[in-house]
Amino acid sequence: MEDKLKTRLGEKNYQKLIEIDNPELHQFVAKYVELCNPDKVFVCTDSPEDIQYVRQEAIRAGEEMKLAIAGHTVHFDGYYDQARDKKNTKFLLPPGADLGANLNAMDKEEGLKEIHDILKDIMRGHQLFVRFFCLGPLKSQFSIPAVQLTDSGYVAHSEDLLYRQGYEEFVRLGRDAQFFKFVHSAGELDERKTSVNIDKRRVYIDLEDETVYSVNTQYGGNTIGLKKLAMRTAINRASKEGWLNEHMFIMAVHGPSGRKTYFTGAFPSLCGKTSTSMLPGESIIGDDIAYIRNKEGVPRAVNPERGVFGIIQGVNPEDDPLIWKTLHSPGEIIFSNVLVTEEESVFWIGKAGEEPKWGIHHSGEWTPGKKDAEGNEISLSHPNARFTLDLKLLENCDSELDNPEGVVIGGIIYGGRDSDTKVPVEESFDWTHGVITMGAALESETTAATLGKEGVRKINPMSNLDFLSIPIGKYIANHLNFGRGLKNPPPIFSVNYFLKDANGKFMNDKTDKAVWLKWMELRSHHEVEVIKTPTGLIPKYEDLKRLFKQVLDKDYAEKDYNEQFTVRITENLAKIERVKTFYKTKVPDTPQIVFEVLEEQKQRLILAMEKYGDYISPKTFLQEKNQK
Ligand code: SPV
Ligand code: MN
Repeated sequence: MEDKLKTRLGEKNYQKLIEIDNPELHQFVAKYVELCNPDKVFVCTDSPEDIQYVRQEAIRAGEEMKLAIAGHTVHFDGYYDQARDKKNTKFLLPPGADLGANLNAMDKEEGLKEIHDILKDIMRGHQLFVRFFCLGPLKSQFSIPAVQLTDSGYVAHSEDLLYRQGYEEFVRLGRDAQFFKFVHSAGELDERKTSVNIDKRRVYIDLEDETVYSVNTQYGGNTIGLKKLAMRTAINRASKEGWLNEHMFIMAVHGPSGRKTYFTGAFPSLCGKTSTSMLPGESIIGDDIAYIRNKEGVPRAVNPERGVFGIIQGVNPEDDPLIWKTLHSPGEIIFSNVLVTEEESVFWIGKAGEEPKWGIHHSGEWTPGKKDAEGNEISLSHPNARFTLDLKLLENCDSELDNPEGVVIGGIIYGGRDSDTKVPVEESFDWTHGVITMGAALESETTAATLGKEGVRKINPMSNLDFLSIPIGKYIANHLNFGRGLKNPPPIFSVNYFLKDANGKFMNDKTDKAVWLKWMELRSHHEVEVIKTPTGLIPKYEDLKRLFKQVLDKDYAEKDYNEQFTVRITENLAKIERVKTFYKTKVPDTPQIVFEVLEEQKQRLILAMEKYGDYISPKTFLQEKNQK
């Protein structure tokens, strides 16, 4: 094997590889170099020259183009390769293994054969990049080393912005490294350098080997191994080791007298997760993924990433001033699937200013009204168009990002796109109630982040359903158990930025979330009182009024409060039925307590309805409390 590898890699790259004393790694690289048959192999040691080489190669190969602002580049994915491909993302399971009907799986042997057939000679004419990363801070108990093989300079470059470089970590760990492995090929490319064989797009996950294969695709969610592919392998590992891998941001909410309280938050994509984590005045550790461990009874979190692959649609100077500023300043940023104008600047749906009448984007040359092969009008940018950057480019990057001990979690937030049921912000009665009625019962109306129809209400436990690699019931049970091991479980909250009135108008401004966060921060320290309703604990008007003035300099009308925090009994009852039906019919290993807690909530709602009717103003519950 050694000689072969030396011949394929060349002396210099071979030396870089064997500097890492790990035969399993060498074999892995050798196997896929042999199978995929690239013209050239580049082993990246993370030296400034090597990093620069990857950046240049992405441009040389035409996968990225330079833009007017220094450091900015743009990348296009194919027109039909704009989001995660759920249908073709599958777990490869050995005989006897079962993840339940909700998870997409197939026979391991069959899947391995199929993917290895596709990989055969797939990198002919391409260069293979071998890159090492560390998921989580260096030298941390939380962290997982990972190796990525890819023939896409765009993927190798993106990972450089999104993950901590890990070559030195691999050298340090040597044979002790228990690493994840990712093999990616964009496959055959057309003249626009986008994947041609979309019909053979596959993302196959081998949990036993902690290896993920991704082929004939470029979209980051399918290809950036360390992001959503590592989520699958890590959730499985976490379940065995007793920690949690969540689809959550990590941010510090800045409270009174300089206090920082860290929150993690789970939201399905396009539901305000990134913009919440980047709110001005607060600071960010991560916008997407959290590794959470119980450290001596205290929940602590790290971000396995160090960058952001964020949705750009709707980013504007009023709502997202910090991102806006960064996106308009020099610095290393990869834009994807936005519109590139004549001036080599970029435009996206919902950007401030006049819309360009011409540009180049994921469908090629674009002018307003352009239609695709199916006759659908093509929007100016793709709704799932994104920007990729290192968190340190952001002014509000939190000082604890690289703390190997992680940060203490002061509160957990679940949010969804919900037009008619849940109040804007609410605290659960306790850990179990929060895990079940807010996390496990999380529903959201679908968005452009995955292929398929938009606007359909779907249940998405902890917003992690797409990435679960263990049966759902087991995952919920892990959460319940995790709370039992904590000395003082943090409060759990739900938020809903998307509530609409009877006329279909949003009831809150986008900026209102800043207030909900400050309120949750105070609740985390028991510094404001609450009103108890059948579904949870909601804010008092006076507190919100004060916070709206403080945070947004806004006069918050009591009428608005009453409408927004009205408990909608019928809708809540309907939600409980949907959630129950889902767990009853689709999740055979649901812990019994899930049904009990949902039933208790139902009974509280019915009781309230009998007393006060279908729509109950928060004042009613406040009076009820005062009478007791
Ligand atoms: C998401 O869709 O949840 C994302 C983007 O964070 S992706 O990388 O596609 O998963
Ligand atoms: Mn995500």
